[in-house]
Amino acid sequence: SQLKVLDSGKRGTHAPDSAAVLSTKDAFEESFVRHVETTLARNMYNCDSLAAYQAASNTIRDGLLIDWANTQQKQTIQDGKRVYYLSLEFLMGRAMDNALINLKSRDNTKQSLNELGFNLEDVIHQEPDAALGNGGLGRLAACFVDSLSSKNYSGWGYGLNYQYGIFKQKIIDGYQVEVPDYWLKYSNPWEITRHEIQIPVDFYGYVYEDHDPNTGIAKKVWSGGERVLAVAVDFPIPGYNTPNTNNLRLWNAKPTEEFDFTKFNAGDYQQSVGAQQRAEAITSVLYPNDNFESGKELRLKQQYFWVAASLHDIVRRFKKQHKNNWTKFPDQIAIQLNDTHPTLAVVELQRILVDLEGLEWEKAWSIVTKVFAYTNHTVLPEALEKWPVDVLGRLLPRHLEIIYDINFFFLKEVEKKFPGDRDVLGKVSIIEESTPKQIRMASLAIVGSHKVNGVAELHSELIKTTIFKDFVKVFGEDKFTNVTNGVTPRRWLRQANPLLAELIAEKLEDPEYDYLTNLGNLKKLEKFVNDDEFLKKWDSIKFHNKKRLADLVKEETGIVLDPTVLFDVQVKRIHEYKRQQLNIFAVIYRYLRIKQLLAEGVSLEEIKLKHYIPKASIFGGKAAPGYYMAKTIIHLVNKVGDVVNNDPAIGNLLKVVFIPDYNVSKAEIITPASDLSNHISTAGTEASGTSNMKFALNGGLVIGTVDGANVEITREIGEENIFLFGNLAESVEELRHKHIYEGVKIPAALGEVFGAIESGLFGNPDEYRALVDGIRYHGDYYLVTDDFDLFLQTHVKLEKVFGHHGGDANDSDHLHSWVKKSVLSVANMGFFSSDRAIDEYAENIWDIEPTNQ
Ligand code: F58
Repeated sequence: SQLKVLDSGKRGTHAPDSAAVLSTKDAFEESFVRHVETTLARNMYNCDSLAAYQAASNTIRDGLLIDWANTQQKQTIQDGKRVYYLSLEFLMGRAMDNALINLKSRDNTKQSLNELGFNLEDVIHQEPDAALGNGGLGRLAACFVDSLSSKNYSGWGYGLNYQYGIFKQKIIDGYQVEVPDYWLKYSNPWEITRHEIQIPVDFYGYVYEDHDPNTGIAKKVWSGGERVLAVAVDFPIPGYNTPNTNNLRLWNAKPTEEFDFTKFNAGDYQQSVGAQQRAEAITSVLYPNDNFESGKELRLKQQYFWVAASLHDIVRRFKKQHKNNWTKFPDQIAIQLNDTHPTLAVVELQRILVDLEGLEWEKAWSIVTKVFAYTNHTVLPEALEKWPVDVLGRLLPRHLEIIYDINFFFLKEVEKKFPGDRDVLGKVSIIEESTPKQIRMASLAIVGSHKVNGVAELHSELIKTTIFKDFVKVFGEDKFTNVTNGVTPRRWLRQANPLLAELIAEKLEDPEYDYLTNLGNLKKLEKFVNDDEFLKKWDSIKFHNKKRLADLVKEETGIVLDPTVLFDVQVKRIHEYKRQQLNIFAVIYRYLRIKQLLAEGVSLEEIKLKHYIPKASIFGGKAAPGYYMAKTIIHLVNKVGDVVNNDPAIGNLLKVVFIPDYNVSKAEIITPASDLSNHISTAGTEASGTSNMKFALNGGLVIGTVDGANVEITREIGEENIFLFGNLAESVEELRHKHIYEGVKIPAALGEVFGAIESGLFGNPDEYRALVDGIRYHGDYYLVTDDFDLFLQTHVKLEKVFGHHGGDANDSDHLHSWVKKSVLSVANMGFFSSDRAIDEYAENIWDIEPTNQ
């Protein structure tokens, strides 16, 4: 009934939506010119591509905001349950192209811009990436908000609006150099600052006991010592082919107006504002670690600042609708913790309910545990978050008390279940009795949540048998579940690979591209797998995408790639467990063998036919600034490239490229251009991986270990369409043990590679000492020696399948072996849409349904 009131009310029966602003060329052009003249205060005669980007995005944003407002109103009236996705990282990339695709306004906008004298692609390139994340975890959050909107859920993201995103990577003399990413240099048209939403967040201070004047009951009061304001900044998230437009709310830290009068009165004006100036530091920079926790106090401050602001916002909204009807809280609200970073939210909600709202402990706790659920993204011990008790207690004294109370009540239950079992108590305790004592954030997240999930089947099984096995004893199996990751096909197929998306739409007789929200429809591609014309078209699109990547590589590195060779790609964060070192060692081996054959008088042509097909090894990815070993790997790749690429005897038989500053917008060019991509982590270490899904969805074949989502990809696309190799997760422990007790055996081929490195072929061997010695003398923790020969053998096998087609689309061997596998992969990748993942979270964890549109 309220809906009716709305419809006949101020909005009128024909509420405008984005379509009205964007669907006609006249409307677009009018708005564009208006923004040039008013918003930008320029004129059409001095409007360059950057100004055109700003005017165009303001126009698109106007359209989005209408959908956004309508959506929020509709969701408020329907009053259904909403999910809040709490993530310290949202690796969004560019917004404009994505908005145009989701609003189905790309063609119109392209034409309009043409008429105004601009080229859409040039305009799109003006936008800086919103790089507010490190890697997979941050990009997953970005895919998930896209799916929440596209599948008509009511779901908001909450995060931080870092002024500096992940650093930009330069390669100088083969070394990584970090440069700050000041992405907000030109104001950001996609963000709407909500100056009216300012939430005070307190730190430090002390706790005292007070008595309720009415009941006389004692209660704890926290008097904070430092106050910072959280200002809301909103990013509308358009859904694909639906007006549903959710919100991503990121917080900015700002000083309060209060300042230190004692200092001021003592004549120290500078000092009196100093503390306030530091407020902004909280949201100034993203911590650049991937799968590693640094344990810095500022990081903890970021976490509490974000969590406190988000929860107060959520509670305020709830109270507006439902007053103090707290039992309804879990029916209205689900909160997903993206890793342990937001775990303080569990404590903060308990504090709000008990200290501020006066609920009894148990009642409050039963609400808290119904609301939260926790996603684990790693089993690596160095990435598991812990905070020293004294650090947390100084910053958040009341929260520390509450953590102790949570632990006390929890351990009491455990004690009941396992009487006298000190061992179990010690293992599941939220407090680690080490020196210094530490708070185990994963334990707190598990205790405070009703569900815990891993991100791929293998990973979800592993957490139950390793890091969380004692919690399975306490809570039972049912609390632990799996939701395999996914990627959004809007950005990772339609946007990144428009030609392939178009061919698919044509074959599926789906001119509206509805398959982008029903990715299972890809299955219908299977029936064309024997159609030569189709296979040729498919292959020519790959060739086109490879030329596009070759252009990027030329521009970025000066290296010229022949697009007819095998493009063998490994792009992801640089980490020992991801094993870029395994890949570059194999490349070195290949180079040595080619040189040897040439020395024996074998011609290049003969080598191509009998031994090695021509290929380009393409690397990319950032190393955490403090991660020496990762930086060493980057250096080695670049130095190998210098030697190989400048060796005139090799021709196009081998090239080695390191693409600097790998990011989302570069991934959009790299992913569709790969023939083969590497997902070769030590078994059991990569929780899921998501780029493996993107590559397979774009028709690139995968070489991979039996790890993370590779396992499910294999099940979906068939083992004949993927190149799996290597030791299994269940053997890892034993192999590591063997390395330590029997020594590491270096396979002959790897020994040659080490010999070449140590001979100085790639510059001063001391530079690579840690890398080589880590394998030879320090236990080879990531099992490079165990998988090296298997990796080489798998290459021999797959290169036979790729054939020697040399870009000739008429090569029928290549067409009928490799290209068929490519088609069959894509046809069976429907499962890996983030829409499916979000549906599973909605049904099994959040208990929410899509809204009515
Ligand atoms: C990644 N984790 C996993 N963490 O490594 C990857 O297997 C998985 O596919 C992906 O999450 C999504 O589930 C990851 O990216 C981080 O970057 C954290 C950033 C903050 C510090 C701790 C690591």
